[in-house]
Amino acid sequence: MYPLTRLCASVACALTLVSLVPRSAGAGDIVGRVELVEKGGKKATELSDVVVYVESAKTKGKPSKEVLSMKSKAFTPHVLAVTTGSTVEFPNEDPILHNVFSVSGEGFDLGLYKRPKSGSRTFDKPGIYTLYCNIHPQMSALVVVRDNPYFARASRDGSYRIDGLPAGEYKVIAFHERSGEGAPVVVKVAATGETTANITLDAASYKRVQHKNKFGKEYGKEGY
Ligand SMILES: [Cu+2]
Repeated sequence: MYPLTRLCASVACALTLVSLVPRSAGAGDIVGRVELVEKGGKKATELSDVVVYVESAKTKGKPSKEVLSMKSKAFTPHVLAVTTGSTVEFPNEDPILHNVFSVSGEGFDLGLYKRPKSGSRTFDKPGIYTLYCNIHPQMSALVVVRDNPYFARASRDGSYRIDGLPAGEYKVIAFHERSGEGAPVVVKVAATGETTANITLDAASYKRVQHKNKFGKEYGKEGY
């Protein structure tokens, strides 16, 4: 029995070593919870549109291909976080015309199209892009573009985790459309294990303002 036990022990040991290698190379995780305080001090109960990201990380993110569809006169998902250089497809799944546009940064305009047509945009610069439809004033979406790969969307309850950061000091920032970016929380990530960063966002002074169409004018009342 002894040799077998020894064998098992050494296999377990080897497995442990294998799983520990990336950690001991210096990667830690940031975990935490985001709170969004609304008017009157009420706390939001649905936080999945919060994006949490890390500043001052040198690692470049790998561009990806994402889909943000237009269906039933809504953008789905409402919030998308991508790395710089990523391309987002905007298929129109409705039998009516939509017109995706943004006036954030240098702005863009995909023009009018309906099912089964699609349009796309490559986001080459980091930033927060607000997207609208030029036909339907109620349609909006946000694309958060980050240079490094360390970002996450929060769960409904506000919890989040960002894995695999090289050891070092980072600013952790949370963003929600009703609060904007919150104050950065500075954390020291060790070469292994988790560091906690809880963040409170203040949306108490948020006021919904109807945006203009792509021509900078009020939306018409034609009833599209
Ligand atoms: Cu539309």
